[in-house]
Amino acid sequence: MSSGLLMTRRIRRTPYTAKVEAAGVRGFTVVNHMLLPKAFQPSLEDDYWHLREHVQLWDVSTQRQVEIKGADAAKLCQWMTPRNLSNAKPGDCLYVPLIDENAGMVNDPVLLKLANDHFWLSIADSDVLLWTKGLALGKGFEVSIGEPDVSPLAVQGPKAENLLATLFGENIRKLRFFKFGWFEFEGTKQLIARSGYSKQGGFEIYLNGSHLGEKLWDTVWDAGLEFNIRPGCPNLIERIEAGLYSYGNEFTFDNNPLECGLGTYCELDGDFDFIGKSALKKIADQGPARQMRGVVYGAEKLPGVAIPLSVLVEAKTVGQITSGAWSPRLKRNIGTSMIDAGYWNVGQPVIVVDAAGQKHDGEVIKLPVS
Ligand code: THG
Repeated sequence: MSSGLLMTRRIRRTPYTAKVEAAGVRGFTVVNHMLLPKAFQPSLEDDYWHLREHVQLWDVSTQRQVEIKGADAAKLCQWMTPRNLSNAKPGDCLYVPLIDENAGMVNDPVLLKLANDHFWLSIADSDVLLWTKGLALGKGFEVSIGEPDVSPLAVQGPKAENLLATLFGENIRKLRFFKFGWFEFEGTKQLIARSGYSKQGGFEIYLNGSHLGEKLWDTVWDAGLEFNIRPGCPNLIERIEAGLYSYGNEFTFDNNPLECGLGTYCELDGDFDFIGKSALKKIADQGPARQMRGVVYGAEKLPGVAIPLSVLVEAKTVGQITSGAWSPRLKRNIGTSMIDAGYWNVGQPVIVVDAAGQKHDGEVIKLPVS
């Protein structure tokens, strides 16, 4: 099986792709029809340890923004999610499940409230732009919807704050988790949030203006040298241990937010309406049929999970590992799986069948791993 991608215009490059290539990227995946680096030198485990100790620069332009502006923008956003948005203020980021009429997951973006009538949905891998336009047209909402020229560059790891303070000043330290502010870069105002797809701390610079991409990459890179900066990308091991899920891998339209562990972001008894509300209430009344869990399995490093691995209890299939990696801290493979009711308790012994048909002892664990 060839791992090379046929690069065409449909697979969009980012403002940082040339820099990422020069930095020695070892391959890409495609998210939102756009390149996402998948690895640098020398190994996933080495990148994992580096991310936990230093600072990395990630091209996460694939986190595209769906911009919703206009008189009905707040109404439309609330219509799309079971999370109560009524207390959100400009400067807030909120992690929001988006669901369809059956309460199936459409996406799990970060919502940014720029103003009372202006929002960005920073999306995972599904075509939210089309969904949003369809809903707005169907409802006759007064909004304009588009994809702005915004390309997030993530600076992740424990040294990210000290690094960004050298570039953007001490005010960067005052940003709290999941808040954003505006900072000067090359005579422009740029949005920077304390957020990112790791639990090692860090920021995301939502660069507005592709023409500034290479300049921004170089500027952060040069200032990062004294902090031992490296090019990186969302790290599979770290994100599984952190319980950060990936739309299309851990869940799809076939899953509802309650089984995805996103129940804390769903308000079912609020005095606001959202698409899928009655379906979600019904599921809540019955109780979810399965739940997202971690699974540790095997005592030796197994290959990456290209095809889901069956999770068995005795001879019964109770789940499917959809993402898995060797955890150098736990010294076991660790994966995520939906696990059927009756089997999802922490400590439940399971058998995991690998791609070669070999069976490995495992057990259900809680994520995140501390
Ligand atoms: N950053 C931005 N956009 C994104 C992602 C990101 N879009 C796609 C994808 N990642 C969306 N998925 C997640 C999943 C988890 C989190 C963010 C995006 C996350 N959650 C916090 C946590 O688990 O601690 C909780 C946030 C909250 O309390 O509201 O960070 O990474 N821009």
